Amino acid sequence: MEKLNPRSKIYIAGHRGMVGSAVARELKARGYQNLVSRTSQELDLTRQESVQEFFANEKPQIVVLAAAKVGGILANSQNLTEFLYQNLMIEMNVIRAAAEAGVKKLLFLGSSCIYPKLAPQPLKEEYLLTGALEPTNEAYAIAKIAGLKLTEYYNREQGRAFISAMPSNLYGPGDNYHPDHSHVIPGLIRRFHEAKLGDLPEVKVWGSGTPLREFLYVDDLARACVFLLESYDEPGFLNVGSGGEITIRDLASLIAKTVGFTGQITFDSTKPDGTPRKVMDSSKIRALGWKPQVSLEAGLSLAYQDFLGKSASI
Ligand code: GFB
Repeated sequence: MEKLNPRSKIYIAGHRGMVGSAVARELKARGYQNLVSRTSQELDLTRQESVQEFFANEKPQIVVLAAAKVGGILANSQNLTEFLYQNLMIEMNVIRAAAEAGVKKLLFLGSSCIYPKLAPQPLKEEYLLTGALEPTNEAYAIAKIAGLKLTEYYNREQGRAFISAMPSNLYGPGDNYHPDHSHVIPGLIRRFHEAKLGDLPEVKVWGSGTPLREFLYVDDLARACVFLLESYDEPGFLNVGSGGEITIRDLASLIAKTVGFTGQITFDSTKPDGTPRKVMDSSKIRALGWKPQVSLEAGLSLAYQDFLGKSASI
């Protein structure tokens, strides 16, 4: 088992994103002080030589790979080229450079969209690559599958403590509140908030409202990440989800309530639904000792507070 200690030099790729910043907060809270990061202006992770040079000079001992090009259903489905290319380049460059630089442990973060669109639910780790992917996020999913496989191969073939976690749909502080490119929770927080302020009678929610999704508060994922860094070295990946699921219709009502919007909620069928259902079986990580702590209701309130703190600058 690769042991972390409070002085371990930990590089967080993607430290400004929602996941990377949550992992950095959790690591600091647990006494890990030697964190290293670079902004994308300082280090372009899609450039192999720059990444190799960074690892050779900085020599981190532990790596958390949370850097990625991410977005909601529209951003994903309208930019397949960039979602595949940028994510693949980032993953291949960072994982390989880490291995070449003798990194002791690496945690790669993926997504529940790696599973086939029509796989049995809840999704077990072994359902990977048993069917066709959901077309709206095929590019992102292919990149994430490549990343988790490279991590797994390094672990199996070279005995390196390179591991992966696949979170369900995430939300929380540091989310992207862009009206079109964001995921459903930040997108709807913003739309309901603006409708409340503008006294609008109606808010349109994308799609039919029937898809089911499993949401995890990002700090719960961050606790899972630190838990795995401290205690897990096995090849293969682990699902990390809350276990709960909710329809987009019920989620929209809950967000409207959280925000205080009392008008009508309607559905825009010109927008895609994406996969009909996506709930993971997270019994493996639960059996190891991790469990989520933040309910959807509590998490939505915290996310709304985060939005309010930023709304002036958005
Ligand atoms: O959050 P979201 O884009 O993630 O959409 P996916 C979830 C569901 O919410 C879809 C509906 O059925 C959307 O049609 N929805 C309703 C909305 N209103 C909105 C809105 O205002 N904004 C958004 N974004 N959705 C992503 C993947 O898919 O999940 C990524 O594209 C990634 O690859 C991520 O894996 C976790 O679950 O559909």
